[in-house]
Amino acid sequence: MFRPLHPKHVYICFLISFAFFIDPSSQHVDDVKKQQMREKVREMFYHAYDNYMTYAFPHDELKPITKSFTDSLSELGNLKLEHLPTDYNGSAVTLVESLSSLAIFGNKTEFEKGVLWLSENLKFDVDVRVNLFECNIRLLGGLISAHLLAIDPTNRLIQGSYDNQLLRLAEDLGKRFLPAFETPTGIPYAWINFKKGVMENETTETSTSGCGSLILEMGALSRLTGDPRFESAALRALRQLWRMRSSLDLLGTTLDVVTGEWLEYSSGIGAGVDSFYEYLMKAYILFGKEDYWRMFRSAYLASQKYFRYGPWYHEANMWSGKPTYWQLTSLQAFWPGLQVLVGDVAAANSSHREFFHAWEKFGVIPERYLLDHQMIHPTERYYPLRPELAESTFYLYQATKDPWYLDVGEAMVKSLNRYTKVAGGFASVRDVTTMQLEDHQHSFFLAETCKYLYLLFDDSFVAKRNYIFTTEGHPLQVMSSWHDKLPESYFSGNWTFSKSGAWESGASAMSMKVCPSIAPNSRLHEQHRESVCHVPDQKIDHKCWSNRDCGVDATTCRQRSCSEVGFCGLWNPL
Ligand code: DMJ
Repeated sequence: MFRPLHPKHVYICFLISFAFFIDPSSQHVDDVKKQQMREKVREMFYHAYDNYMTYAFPHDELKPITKSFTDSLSELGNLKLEHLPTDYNGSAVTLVESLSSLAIFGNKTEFEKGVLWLSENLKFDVDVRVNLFECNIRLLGGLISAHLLAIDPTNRLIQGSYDNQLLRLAEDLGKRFLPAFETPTGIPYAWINFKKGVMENETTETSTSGCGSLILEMGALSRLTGDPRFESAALRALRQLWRMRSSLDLLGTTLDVVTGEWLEYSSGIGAGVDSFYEYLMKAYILFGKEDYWRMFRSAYLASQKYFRYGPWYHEANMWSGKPTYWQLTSLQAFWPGLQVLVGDVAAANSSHREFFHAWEKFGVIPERYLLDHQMIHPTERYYPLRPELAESTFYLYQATKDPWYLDVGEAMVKSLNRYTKVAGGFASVRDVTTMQLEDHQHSFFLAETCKYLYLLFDDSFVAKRNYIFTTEGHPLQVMSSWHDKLPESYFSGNWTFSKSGAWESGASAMSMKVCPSIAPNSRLHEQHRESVCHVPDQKIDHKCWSNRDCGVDATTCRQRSCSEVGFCGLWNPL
């Protein structure tokens, strides 16, 4: 007699039959590809690094076409070579930014050499005006991350003695940041002079990301030095910024640090705002304060509600929530990576596909593409070797182990070598329609682009360790001693989701707070993943009396509403 199978048995049968479909040779092919690609990326990094060390060091960044340098971290970057002050040799920012990558590549000799040089030569007592945000993510983040890597005994990066020199440099730098925070709002000036503090008649305009993404580096500095001033200053600014949000939980893009007024009301997830979201989430992971999670959750839900349109994100007015600009920008491509950390893998996957589609169409990703006009922004046709798409690809591969992401990485490596490699390093693309180059190799190419591509193909450095990456790609180890209180949802997994094979349930620590959604997967079968934005309907059968009984949809993150006949659903048009 035929007896229907219990659903559990069907599931087991499915797994068994699925096992038969897995071709063991395909795993081998992936492993071989990973090894080859890892070596290609390593070559890319050293081509960029060696040329920097030969032609630009100790200045800030390499000009790979003319094999010269630019001190781009300070406003001096805008000056012509002959107008540069003769007593300033830059901040060696590309070297500082390369240290964590050198550690990941296992190059102990070069790491140690770099640490020694910096401890003897890097000085911040110089009369230059610098951008606070850039110095924070590149210099402070680079120094702190390298310090943590240097003192981690498992790395054995330093053979000689290490006496916290990098931390002392970081502390000196951090102290030079503090005068910027002396404003009526506590929100820091965007620019500061290393030697003189805030300059007279300094601009009072800053961006949301500029003043709202300092907490990881400054918080870490306080934890390491025991001096609470850095973390307090960054946190005070962040809280004030959050207080300035609209009733829709949206923030603008630029504001005045003295009056606390918004200057630009339109905002989205890209330029001027991006790392603000990233740092709320990552600060929660690093410091374990529920407060960060609460802010992030509200901000994230609002972003899904007001910016998201299918896989794309447009900008919206912070007061009305009405769409303003319909643009796909290169900087937005970090967002799917952040969504992986949140556990919203389905949404991450669909947006990532759009960004990669843009990459495939143009060979690299243009800075700004006008979605409503279906054309590249006339003045923003460039691609300055940005890392964001590689970053998201790395996170998505970690979360899904879908080999399709390896193909994406391979395509990116090919394009970078084909279009941007020159004898003196890697050059930015001035115009993606002609692939005309520009004489600039940004330090984030070494800190992020090469690092994320390498980690995509070889994650052994992050495997079995808890790291979070700063917005500039510098790893900071997550330590329970830094958690004031472990969040309820903490589990001792890897925050980078390094997995060695089988799927694990619960894509991220955030997942314990939320309910499942489905993540489509191109090569593998569909898997249940978790979505941070999902708020379940009041009743399990989705019946309702009013909108209040309905939650937030797991896949689209849109608020559900109650239909005329009493069922929760996505009844409201987008
Ligand atoms: C990097 O300096 C950082 O990732 C920053 O947050 C914004 N983007 C650049 C690289 O594109």
